[in-house]
Amino acid sequence: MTKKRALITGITGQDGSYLAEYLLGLGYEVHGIVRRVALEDQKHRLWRLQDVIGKIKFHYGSLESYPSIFKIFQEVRPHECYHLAAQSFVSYSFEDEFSTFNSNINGTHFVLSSIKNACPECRFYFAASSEMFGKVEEVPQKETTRFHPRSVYGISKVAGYDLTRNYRGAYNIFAVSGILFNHESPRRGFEFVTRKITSAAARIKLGLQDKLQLGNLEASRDWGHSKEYVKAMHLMLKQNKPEDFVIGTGKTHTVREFADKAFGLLGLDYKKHIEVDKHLFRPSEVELLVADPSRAKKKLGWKYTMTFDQLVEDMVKHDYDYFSNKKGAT
Ligand code: G4F
Repeated sequence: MTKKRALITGITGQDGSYLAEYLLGLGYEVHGIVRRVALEDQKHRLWRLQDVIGKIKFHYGSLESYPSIFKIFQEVRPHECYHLAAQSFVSYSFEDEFSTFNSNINGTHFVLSSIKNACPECRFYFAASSEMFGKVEEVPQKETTRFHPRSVYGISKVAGYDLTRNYRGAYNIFAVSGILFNHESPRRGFEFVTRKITSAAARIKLGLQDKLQLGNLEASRDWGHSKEYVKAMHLMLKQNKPEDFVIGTGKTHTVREFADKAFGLLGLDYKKHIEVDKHLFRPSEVELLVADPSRAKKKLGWKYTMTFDQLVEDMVKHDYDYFSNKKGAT
């Protein structure tokens, strides 16, 4: 029997790497689109995939070029496509609105159009975001909550969500959006607040740094573990009918609470080490996000099983070990 083929954009990122591992475990043939530079600098760019690298089929491509994407779809003819690649750092979208807008919207459009023209049977998953809810119009947020994005990043995700819905309606493509709330892990990039906190707490404990500058400590997020969220992506493509789903834990915590917990695990008092830097505040902030994941539970059978404390522990423990080894090596 031929194996199911999955093609992942953004395979080198946090979610892409967990998803690749998960799909390989299910017996899929996993393909990933990467920039040429990633294969030339595997140590720095492919570290998240280190355990499975030999099992993945990589394809050079740029999401800025329709012909390069189309060619890959024609060649691979995937059964499932997970479009995770994006400029995903919200702060950066304030610094460079134009590149965020272009790469996020065009990238999604090129992938959808390639599916339509090369392999219309392919099922498509779009990584939408709770950032689309922005200045939230109801609490908690669910599939029917109106969007009110507060960043170009959020606006680009609303556009991707609308494109996905349009391809579903106009061309009968099995195309769905997962509206994922913040999801973290030891594989999170260091620019995101959770990893910034856990890495700094570990480094402070080890005497490698003393202070940590943060922005808005009162922002509240629904933080879950990426490893569990990628399973929901797969479940969405296994439904009989293409539908969009909200994925989150249903619980929210402030950045301050996250810092308190992370520093506390290492016997540190965050108040002694954190400095608030006004430059790290965003021009327009998303103050509160909290999901109502009940539809995903009911229809997908997806249920989040970890606690907030377990997530913070996983990240702190990893970062403490990681920086202990680095310290030992120097
Ligand atoms: O960790 P963050 O940068 O994540 P943010 O902006 O919520 O976006 C993440 O989650 C979205 C899902 O809702 C994704 F779509 C998106 O791609 C990304 O993965 O910031 C979280 C909160 C913000 O309110 C921010 O203002 O933390 C606040 N914060 C306070 N100090 C900080 C800092 N954020 C960062 N990155 N760095 C700080 O020093």
